[in-house]
Amino acid sequence: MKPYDYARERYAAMGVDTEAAVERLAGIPVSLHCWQGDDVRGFEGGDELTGGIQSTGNYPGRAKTADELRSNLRKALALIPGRAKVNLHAIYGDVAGVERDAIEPKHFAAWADWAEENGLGLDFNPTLFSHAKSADGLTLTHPDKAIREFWIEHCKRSRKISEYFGRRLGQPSVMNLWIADGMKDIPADRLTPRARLADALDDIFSERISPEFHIDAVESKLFGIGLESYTVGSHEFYLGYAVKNGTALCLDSGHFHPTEVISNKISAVSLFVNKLLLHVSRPVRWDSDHVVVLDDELCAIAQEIIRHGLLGRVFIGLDYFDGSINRVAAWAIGARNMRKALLLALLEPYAELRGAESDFDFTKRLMLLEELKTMPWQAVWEEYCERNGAPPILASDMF
Ligand code: RNT
Ligand code: ZN
Repeated sequence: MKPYDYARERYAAMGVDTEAAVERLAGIPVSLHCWQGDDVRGFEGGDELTGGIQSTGNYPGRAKTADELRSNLRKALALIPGRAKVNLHAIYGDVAGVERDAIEPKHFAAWADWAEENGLGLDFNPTLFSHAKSADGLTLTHPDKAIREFWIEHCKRSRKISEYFGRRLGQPSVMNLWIADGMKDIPADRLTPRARLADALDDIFSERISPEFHIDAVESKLFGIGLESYTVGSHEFYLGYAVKNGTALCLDSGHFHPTEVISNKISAVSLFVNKLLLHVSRPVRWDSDHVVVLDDELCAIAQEIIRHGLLGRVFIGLDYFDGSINRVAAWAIGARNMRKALLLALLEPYAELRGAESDFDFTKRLMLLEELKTMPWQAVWEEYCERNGAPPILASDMF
């Protein structure tokens, strides 16, 4: 008997349809962040990464051109079974010598062509770091109006590029807005920068763009390196902003206190915010953006999406940057883990679990959850990989 046939029977006995799980999994888009491929450097010509984020490691092979990055992305995507999007930052266009307040869709046409040829969706991000005008640690919240306006213009133009991607590819591009703005030491005035941020966002989002093509998301953070005492765009700030203004909210798994998990926030936020973007990452002691591994939190994130039927409202993106290992492998390992976690969630007998819970049969709930851990899901994963043209098991010579 084929391992998959055995697994299918075992799961069927539990009331789980592996065929349905495999089919659903293939259709769930996971957005691959381009910036893992070059340690968040981009193609403007500069080489500095600022904004309180850091990629460490000197593994050879950091992409230096857009063509190189695309070809490495293709290598990684060939190892990741299922529907994919690629997530770009504004610094990744054909933008050498182009100021950020002058970017246009034409600077990103090569990416749109490439995505179209490869059947991929695209997502987008304005880049408000690694720039002379972000050197004070403040961008949209800078006291100098001219600097605020420069960044507002950059974000408005970024929305146009995102919309262009959506139109070209026939699916919405999610544009995530993250700024590092904050202070190293104890601020005197925590309110004014936040008020400025709210005003700047209102201005940026003032032009309505159809959600068929473009979706705005905002991302909070606890702190960045060198900005430890105060972050303007805190969780409360953006949660409030998203609820009030109907934008999507981005939850990054590395952006909360070490004992907080985003898996426990998804259900709560889903009651008040229509759309969520996830930046799935792996914090190690701080927001260190390690490659996503198949740990309890990753499984819990996938469970929350699948159990509550949130697939249409939660966009899944990855966000980490490790320069110490093969970068193609970093993409493939992390993205495959995301999909493995989704598969595990799709293979749960959720109605039964919920039934046990509402009957106060906590013995059964615990028993089922523990038995699920050693079910033969790996055989289902291999079958899924084979059907979707990816290797069931990675090997070093694939990178
Ligand atoms: C930084 C945020 C942000 C970036 C990317 C490059 O802490 O997580 O999402 O990682 O935009
Ligand atoms: Zn993030």
